[in-house]
Amino acid sequence: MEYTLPKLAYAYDALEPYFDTQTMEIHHTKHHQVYIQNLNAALAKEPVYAQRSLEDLLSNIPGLPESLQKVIQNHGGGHYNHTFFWTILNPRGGGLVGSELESEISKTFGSFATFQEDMNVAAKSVFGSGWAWLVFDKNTGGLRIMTTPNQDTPLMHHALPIIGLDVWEHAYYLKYQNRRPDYIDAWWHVINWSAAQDYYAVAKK
Ligand code: MN3
Repeated sequence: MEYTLPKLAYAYDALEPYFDTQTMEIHHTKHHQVYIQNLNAALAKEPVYAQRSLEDLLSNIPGLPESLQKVIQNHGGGHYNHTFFWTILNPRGGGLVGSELESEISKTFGSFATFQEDMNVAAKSVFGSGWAWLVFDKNTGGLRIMTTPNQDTPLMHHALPIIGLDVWEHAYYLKYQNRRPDYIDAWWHVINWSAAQDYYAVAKK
């Protein structure tokens, strides 16, 4: 089975003025597409591994043949991270108030405002390209914030993503240039918290 580019649930201009149309279109049709092409090309040569789910492969990178490890980490991770990212965006934002996730965030971080500050610090702190995440940590059974370099996924760290922010320059440079903090601020307006709550409910099972 070949991986294909997932359709977005909203138009490329739907997240304006926070995420601009041109960035959304290039990010989805060019950047994400390249990860998929490279992932498919590598798995075409390893039919046994192609039958396993991407989540399984990404959770077990050290157990893969050496020829697959880097490509799964970078391009498999790129496909997984972007597929996830599109789903936690929503032009209307919202969906947090009154959710189980909201109370778990308050319990873990003290308040939503503290959580937001901690996420902002994490997203700003990524040196070069990478991601900031709120994850469900499978070891502790609780929430935590983490960052990953490049296209590394939380799955590599026994964690499941609840929300995540792509802080590669390709995600914001056209609109925000070097102003990553402005891009991070904009992201809070377009988070699909209903989707995040769904991820949380599945993760804690
Ligand atoms: Mn990206």
